[in-house]
Amino acid sequence: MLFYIHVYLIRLRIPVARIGTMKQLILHHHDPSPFAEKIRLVFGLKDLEWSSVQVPMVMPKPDLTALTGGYRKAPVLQIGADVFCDTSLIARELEARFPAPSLFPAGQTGLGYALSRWSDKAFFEPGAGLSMGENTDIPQAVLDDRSKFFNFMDFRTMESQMPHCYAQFQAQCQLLEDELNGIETAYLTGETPSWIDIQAYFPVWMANANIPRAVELMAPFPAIKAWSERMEAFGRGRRAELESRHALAIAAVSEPETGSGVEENPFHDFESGDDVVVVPDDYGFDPVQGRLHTLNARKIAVERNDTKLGDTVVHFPRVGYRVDAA
Ligand SMILES: N[C@@H](CCC(=O)N[C@@H](CS)C(=O)NCC(=O)O)C(=O)O
Repeated sequence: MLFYIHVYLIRLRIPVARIGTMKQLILHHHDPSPFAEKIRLVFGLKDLEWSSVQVPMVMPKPDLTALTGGYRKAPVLQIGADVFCDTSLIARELEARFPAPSLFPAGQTGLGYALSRWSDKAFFEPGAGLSMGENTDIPQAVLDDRSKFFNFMDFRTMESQMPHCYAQFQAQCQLLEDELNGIETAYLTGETPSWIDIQAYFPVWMANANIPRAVELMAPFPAIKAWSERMEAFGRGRRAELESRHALAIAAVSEPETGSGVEENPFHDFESGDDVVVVPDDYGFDPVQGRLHTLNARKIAVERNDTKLGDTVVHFPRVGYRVDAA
């Protein structure tokens, strides 16, 4: 195996010294991605050092899917040969590895993770509709890719849906504005920012970055404006750029960490090592096949073996992901 890794590194012309520490945090993302902004905010909140690999905004994404086994969404966090998919699992992993300062200064971890079904859907989706429907300069390749990917939008009737998207986005902003007006602290759960703030903020960030009429859209919400300025102030951690081939080389020379196994449960009959397929249950149904490594109510992980990358483990949250026998 080691022989092949060396051949691979030589083929990529990567001196081993440039590979850096195998435990570095590598975020595969693209800068305009609002979901990736959640994780960049976590890096800021925890003041972490991280490496940024830019992935294409549309398929194909050969380096990313080689690493994940098929999952194509942004962002993905790589630590050595472990690959973490989906922002809620990435947040959980970063919180476990770097507990201070906490993403949950007031506790409320269950509420915090539960909220992703609010902001990733009810708040994000009308914002994504406005980003897609109100920008006239989106490249055709992005429109074609997203019209297949975002199954919650009908790209053929986009124009007529804009009033509803504005109404829904503002209705969600109103909930947040009311919440901010009802508290006396700088952030939603206290004087320091939390995952709950990040969940609530990322659609606002998306609106400001991508929706042409953002100023008018956000005008009725002064409390959100003041809180957004505080959210911007803690930065995005310490970032360095990395080429994706270097990230793949790091996976190739790393061993995945061992997981926690398959928990017995009367509602499934999976065992460790079963050949399974993992797929998101909302949109972007790209399957990842592998041998089951971890399964419990928080997490799913599968082991994969790739001729170039060797052994990797790809991790998903349990919420929102299906596991089926392959
Ligand atoms: N549930 C996922 C959703 C991620 C997601 O939908 N990301 C968008 C980018 S903001 C995406 O992947 N878009 C298509 C792409 O970038 O290829 C998560 O929390 O990470």
